[in-house]
Amino acid sequence: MLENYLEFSEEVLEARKANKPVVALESTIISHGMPYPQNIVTAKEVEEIIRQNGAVPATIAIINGKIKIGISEDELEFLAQSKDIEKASRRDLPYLIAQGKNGATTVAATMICAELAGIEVFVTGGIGGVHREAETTMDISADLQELAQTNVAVVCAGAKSILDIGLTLEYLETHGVPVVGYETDKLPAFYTRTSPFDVNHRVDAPKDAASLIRTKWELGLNGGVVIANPIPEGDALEESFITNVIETALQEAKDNQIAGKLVTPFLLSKVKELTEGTSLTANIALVKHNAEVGAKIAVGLQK
Ligand code: PSU
Ligand code: MN
Repeated sequence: MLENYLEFSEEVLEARKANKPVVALESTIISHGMPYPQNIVTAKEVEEIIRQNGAVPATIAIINGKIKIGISEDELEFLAQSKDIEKASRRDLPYLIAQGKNGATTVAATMICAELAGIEVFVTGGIGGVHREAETTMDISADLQELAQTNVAVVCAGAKSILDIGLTLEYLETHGVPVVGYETDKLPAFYTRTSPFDVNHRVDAPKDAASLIRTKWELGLNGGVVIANPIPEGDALEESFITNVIETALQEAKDNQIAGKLVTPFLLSKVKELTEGTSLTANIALVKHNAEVGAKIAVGLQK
């Protein structure tokens, strides 16, 4: 039985009873995306921002083989401090759950768990995508395939330029995933408010994002929606600076023959190291901004 796999926090259970909107949050960003203690501080602040904007947060992770929909303070501390927690994507879920293990869920895995729990909106920083030189490495994030098939809207700050943003958009187009700019015509590139690429469509209010999402699913068009919300103006990094840093990080990944699921965490930590923390400050700011927008969209969907 499906229910045997899921464990809801008290707060999320109450929200479901009261028909309050719930917003999913991933845990890879906590365990692999940010260092301690900034990861736990940010995770708590993000949850609080979601509450302040009228929704209930559900941080998702695999703990002792259970799919946690909403986690306790102790579990959050464990995810934030543990050095060897598995990064769990779609392919890892059956093993980790069957073996009673722990896992920090990626965008793909969090979408799967959110859908199982009936949660329609998920807030994160950036999605995975088609990596540069994917034509030889075939490194395409499982996040994209999940967006193709799983009915969860993902609020993010676009895709990092560690990826090939153009190919990522092509992949999403092939799979019919709308990439919607929130108050923007350009696809944001995580640390910067723009990239050379246009979004497919633009909305300027949470209710418009909500009605697009609802319409997609009512039409039976399965799969996710990307809501691309640019980093706040004052927190964006200078484009040429971050481009140089990313080129260096990519070269180091190549020199060290990093492959598979280690690629993204390697690049993220290199970028952080090379920017001496300014990228981390930007990352925290954009996730908080996404939390605010995501909560408002979840409220809009509930109406
Ligand atoms: N991009 C970021 N920050 C992140 C990730 C991606 O800017 O923390 C994480 C997310 O959990 C995403 C995962 O789902 O990395 C993608 O990994 P991969 O490229 O191995 O699919
Ligand atoms: Mn990959």
